[in-house]
Amino acid sequence: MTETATLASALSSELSLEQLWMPFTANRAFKRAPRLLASASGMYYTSVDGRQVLDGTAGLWCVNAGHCREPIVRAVQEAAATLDFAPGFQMGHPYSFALAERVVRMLPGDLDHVFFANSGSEAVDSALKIALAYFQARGEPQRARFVGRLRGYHGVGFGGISIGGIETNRRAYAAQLLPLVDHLPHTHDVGRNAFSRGEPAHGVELADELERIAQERGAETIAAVIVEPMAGSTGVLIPPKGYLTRLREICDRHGILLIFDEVITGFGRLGTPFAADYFGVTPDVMTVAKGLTNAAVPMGAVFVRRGIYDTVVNSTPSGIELFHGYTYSGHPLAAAAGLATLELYQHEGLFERAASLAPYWADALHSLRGLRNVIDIRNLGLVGGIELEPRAGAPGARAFDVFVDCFNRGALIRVTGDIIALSPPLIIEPRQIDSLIETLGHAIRAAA
Ligand code: PXG
Repeated sequence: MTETATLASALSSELSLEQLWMPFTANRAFKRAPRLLASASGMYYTSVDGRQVLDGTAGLWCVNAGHCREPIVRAVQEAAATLDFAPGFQMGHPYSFALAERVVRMLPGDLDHVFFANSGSEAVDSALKIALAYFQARGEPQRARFVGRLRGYHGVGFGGISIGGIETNRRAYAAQLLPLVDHLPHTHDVGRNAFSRGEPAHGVELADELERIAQERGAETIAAVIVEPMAGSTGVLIPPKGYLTRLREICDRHGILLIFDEVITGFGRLGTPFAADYFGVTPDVMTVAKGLTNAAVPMGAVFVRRGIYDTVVNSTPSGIELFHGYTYSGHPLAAAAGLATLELYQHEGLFERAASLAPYWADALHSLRGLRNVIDIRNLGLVGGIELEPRAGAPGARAFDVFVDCFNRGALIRVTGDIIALSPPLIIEPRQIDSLIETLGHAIRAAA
């Protein structure tokens, strides 16, 4: 064990759990039966009681290159000792410019400018503001509406929950959401698409709902449509064949910006740099976070097409062009982590690796078909979704039991409602895929 891991274990024996208000967690239940991780390396966490736990979720969809990778650790350590912080307003430093230059080389189409934030939620709110600023600059201030999608997750800022389509998140703050928002229907349809491999066959017509909203509201009032190319958090909802292409066509017809939220799909998750590459559909704006720095230091970003940056920046006679930014936009440690991460992805060919593992991954996932209570299995790139029949009167309970049982058996999975989501680091080996699926199979059988 490393010195730090020993420290974490020592701390945990006398740890008080009361003071911390945990995010998106059933605090009381967790504190009665905690699950604590002390250290991580490669494909594994080590729990505070010294057990190895195979990471089937890349943390929270973010540690794409595996844990505590040496080049990233070194880059962050060096930056911390060289430039701990530098102001980003009216000042700059080489780390953030270097990362911007490096990351835009990976982007499709003419997406070639980047605005830095510190999380996916901040990236999303920044993207919405950029969309409004763009239409202001074009002299079309009436274009102020946003269109999101049901079962979309775009983080927890007020912008993100307003355009997002998760009922519980919206209901809690319904009194103060953004006013000018419509939602497309979601594309999840177990009835027609159960056990699809890759993109499901049915549902392209659901994109036409955008045309209907444009007619109803007046297309000239809509600034942007924002969707996750593949919805992650709400349970791995894979877009039907042709759906994203059709959204792009409708946006083009009406001058509406298309925003892809690639916080989960960015940086190799589907076996391509971005979902935009996978689906061959280029958005006008893209939000990312998570895999940008391999989660070693928090960072989010918004990528925009050249014309958007030029329009906003050149429309202002002088002075500040965009009234938006964060103390930590482009933080030196995050930018250093990002540079090392992108280098590692390239050096190890991790996106290509994900693509070549995808068929093996799909076969392994679909081998669970036929287990009791499994009503759907879906896959794309190195993502898997397994949907369980809810227990009568207790939605989510069956999947949660599977989650706890998997953890006790040495595998970390993620559940949302009765859907199990899997998204391992892209360095996973076939034998580790086998072990993950075997553990999951045991846990599903046990959760009658
Ligand atoms: N957009 C998308 C598409 C996301 O998936 C965010 C924005 C917000 O990012 P931040 O960094 O502000 O959390 C996300 C976050 C899960 C899970 O279990 C998913 C996320 C976060 C936590 C858990 O599916 N996605």
